Formats: sequence, C-alpha cells, structure tokens
Amino acid sequence: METSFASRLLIFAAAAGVAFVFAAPVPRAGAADDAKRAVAVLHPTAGHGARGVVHFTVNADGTLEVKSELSGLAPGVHAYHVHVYGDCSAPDGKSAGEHFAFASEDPSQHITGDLGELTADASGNARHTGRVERASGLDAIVGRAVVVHEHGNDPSQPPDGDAGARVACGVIGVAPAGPSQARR
Ligand SMILES: [Cu+2]
Repeated sequence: METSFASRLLIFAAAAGVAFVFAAPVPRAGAADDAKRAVAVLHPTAGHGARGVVHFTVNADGTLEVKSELSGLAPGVHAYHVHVYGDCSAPDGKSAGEHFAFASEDPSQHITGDLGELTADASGNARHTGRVERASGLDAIVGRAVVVHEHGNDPSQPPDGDAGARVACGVIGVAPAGPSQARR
C-alpha cells in the first residue's frame, strides 16, 4: 500500500512537472533576450582618467546604434571595441580578454568588435555616434565589456587594430527600454 501510494505520488509529481513545463513560457536564455537597449559605464584603468557611458540600441535587423560620451581622454583618436569578457577588474583592463567578434566577422580580415573611434578634443571630451552593421542583436554583447584604447585602430592589424593600452573599461548591461535619444 505504501509503495502504491509512493508511486502515485511520483506519478502525480511527474504529471505536475510536465504540466509546469508546458505551461511555462518559452524558455529564456537570459534577461538580455528582451533587451532593446544596453549600456556600459566606463571607468578608467590604472594610470588613466578616461570615463564615460556607451549606449547601445538594437535595430529590427539586429544592427546596433552606438552613442558614446567620454571625458578624461588624451586629446586625439581612441579606438574602442567590445571585448569578450565582462571583467574590468585588472588594473590594465586585460581581464576583459581579447576582442569579441560580431557574428559575421572574420578575425583575419576585420578589426573585430569594433565600435569606431572616439576623437577627444583639447579638453579630453569625446562624443561618437555610429552603427555596427555586423552585429546581430544585443544578446551577444550583454555581459561583455567595452574597452577604450590609447590610440586609434591600425586597419592593417586585424583583429585587434594594435590600438595600444586600455584606458577605460566598462561591462555591458541591460538598460531600461523607453524613450531613447539613440533610437533614431
Ligand atoms: Cu579593444
């Protein structure tokens, strides 16, 4: 009798489990699934003073709009990229790993993860608005990092562009949806 009760209980539990699975919404890989916007708040690496914010907005075709505002840079051109790991803990930013390659990038041909270049004025301030055509949505980049470099990209040096030291680093996170200055 006890065995029978136990097995009925098991069957009930299994049925409930199955019902739960079928009733559950489509499985989600993570909160980023629904993200329409993302943001990275950048902090300076050791010995540098660059900081700022990079906003990402996704278009229907998966391309990304990027809108960035930094301060504390050395005047001149600075490359910035998405790097693989969302870890800015190392004093030199190397914990963010190498460049992240967007879906259709060939690391032998492209400077991967490239977000463009920031041009800092004499006061060290830079604004940049651009579009990443090779991106495929936000899910692939949320949880990774944006790294700003000492120099601009050298196009002859894929995949990293030989842009020198990492002067700022910030982890990419989900940002609130809603009215966006970066959406147009
Ligand atoms: Cu980089």
